Amino acid sequence: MIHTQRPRVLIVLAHFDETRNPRGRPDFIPQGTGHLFLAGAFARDCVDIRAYSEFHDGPLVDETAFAELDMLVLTGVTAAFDRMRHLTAYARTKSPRCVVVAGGPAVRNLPVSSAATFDYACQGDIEDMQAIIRDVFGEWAAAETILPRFDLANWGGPVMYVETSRYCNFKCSFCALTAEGRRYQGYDPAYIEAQVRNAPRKKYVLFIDNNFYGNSKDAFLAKLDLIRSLWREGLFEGWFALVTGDFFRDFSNLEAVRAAGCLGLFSGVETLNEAQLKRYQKKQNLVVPQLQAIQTSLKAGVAFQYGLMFDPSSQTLQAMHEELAFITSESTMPLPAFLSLTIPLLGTPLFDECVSENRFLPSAKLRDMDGFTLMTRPLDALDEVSAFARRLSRLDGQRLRILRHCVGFYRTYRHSLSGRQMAHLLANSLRLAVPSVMHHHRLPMRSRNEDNLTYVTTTQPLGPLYTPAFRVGESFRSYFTPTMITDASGTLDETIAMNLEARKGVSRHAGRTRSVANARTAEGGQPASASESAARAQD
Ligand code: B12
Ligand code: SF4
Repeated sequence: MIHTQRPRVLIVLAHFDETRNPRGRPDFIPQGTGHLFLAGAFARDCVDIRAYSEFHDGPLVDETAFAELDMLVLTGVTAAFDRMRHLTAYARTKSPRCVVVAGGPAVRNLPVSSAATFDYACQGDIEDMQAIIRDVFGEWAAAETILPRFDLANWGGPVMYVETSRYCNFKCSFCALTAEGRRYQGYDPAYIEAQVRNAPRKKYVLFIDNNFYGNSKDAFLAKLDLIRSLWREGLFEGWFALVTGDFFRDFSNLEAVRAAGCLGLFSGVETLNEAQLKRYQKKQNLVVPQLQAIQTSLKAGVAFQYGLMFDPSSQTLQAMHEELAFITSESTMPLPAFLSLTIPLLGTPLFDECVSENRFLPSAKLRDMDGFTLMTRPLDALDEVSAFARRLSRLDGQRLRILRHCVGFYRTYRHSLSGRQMAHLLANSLRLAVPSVMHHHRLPMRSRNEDNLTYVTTTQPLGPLYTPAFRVGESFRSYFTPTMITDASGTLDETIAMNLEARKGVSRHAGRTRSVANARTAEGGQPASASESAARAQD
């Protein structure tokens, strides 16, 4: 057959910015790569693909982007589910026959709502995309091997993103991966190498695995052999990776990564409080005292970055302030790369705990599961805790302490860290102290909407994205109502409960759930069948 018109495909990493910043965050590291991996499932040059990251470039509200689409593919974090629904409404309004495919954590945890909304509500991994492409367009439109399409991203910045594994072998009680229950999988070295060689040349590689260290020392060392040889070949100047706490049990791991070109590691410290770590089931952070792990890494010449989490429903304000005061006065550890509230993400043990202890606030919304908005009843007064949350992400009000910390940190590690490592860590501290200077007014953008935020899910305004950016079909209006976690009395929403119940029955490796008839008939439209779409794509 001769193709007269190539199918038009739009792939979107759907995202709600917690501060309602409308411009995206192109300078932020890490960027999400799901949309680029999904683009890699299509055969090159046979399909007209646009890959768009709302995190990088801001909300996609341009009406023309949704016109004459054959397929819309959606990915994103759990909180982005409503945004996926908005984009679906836009595509179906402008391109009534467009096939909508969605996957990722939100779809996995909301199988019923997803099946009712999308044509393909995928439970599986990116490889499922190949089967859907074959189904909708035909064999010719699917790539044989998926390599991320960074050429479609046109990103600036010095970092290329590579994945060496998928999922995690730990089960922290708050983690989305614990809810999803997939097995940790290391990639074949040949696939890792192909990702590096295929990506546009950048100074640094960031391995964005959840757990770069993994559960097999042999596989880890083999991976390092490969990375060392690629580094020596001059493909990049150095690399960074995300490791779990058990990595620091063996000092030789630090020597091994350094010898392979590693400049820095990120690890989820979460808290320095042992009782809190136990509550989170974060056992791997208890095998080596955390402060010691941090100091050993920095002394060994490997920069260390970490995130901190605070859970006002199990920690008092005093305890949280004390932890922050300790960290900002401890010059042997860097300041955190990010700070957030602990999120009871859908389907996690923490979520179940919050439901059974009636901890969710009234009128809690899925959209607010962003680590920025308070979702659960705090131990202290709500207004005091919301003020804490407001200041948290930038350590507002601590400028002097931060600057003093920078001086102390510099003195402690000026001999073990290189100039570039030191600059990188101090820049992070300064970002917390003086964000507007560090980001040239670009990041984090303080939007006008941000001043209206309450930081409490019950009253947090939904933001402008819940009003359609252009006229959508009457039957799609409901796509702009927020997905609720609790009702006004704080009781778990029935639809959420039904989804989470159904999720237990969805076989983990069942692959996609076809839902064409459900979704489209509910909207009163006609499903665009696989053969119809293929017929349009081919002549
Ligand atoms: C880059 C990144 C971000 C980016 C972009 C995330 C995005 N996708 O939109 C930013 C900076 C925005 C971000 C923010 C946050 N993140 Co983040 N982030 C990551 C990171 C490091 C990489 C994501 C990625 O690109 N992976 C590569 C792609 C290919 O895989 P994937 O997205 O995991 O998708 C897999 C499946 O879900 C599935 N899939 C996904 N979509 C689709 C679609 C289809 C059609 C199909 C078939 C399959 C499919 O296929 C993939 C496996 O093959 C991951 C850790 C990790 N290594 O995955 C954490 C991770 C996704 N983030 C996480 C968290 C907790 C957060 C925050 C809540 C942190 C916080 N406390 O502030 C915030 C959310 C803020 C908000 N406003 O909602 C969690 C999970 C979050 C969740 N489920 O909601 C993760 C898994 C880290 C962890 N282990 O805890 N994050
Ligand atoms: S170690 Fe990290 S990725 Fe693994 S379960 Fe815990 S939080 Fe999730």
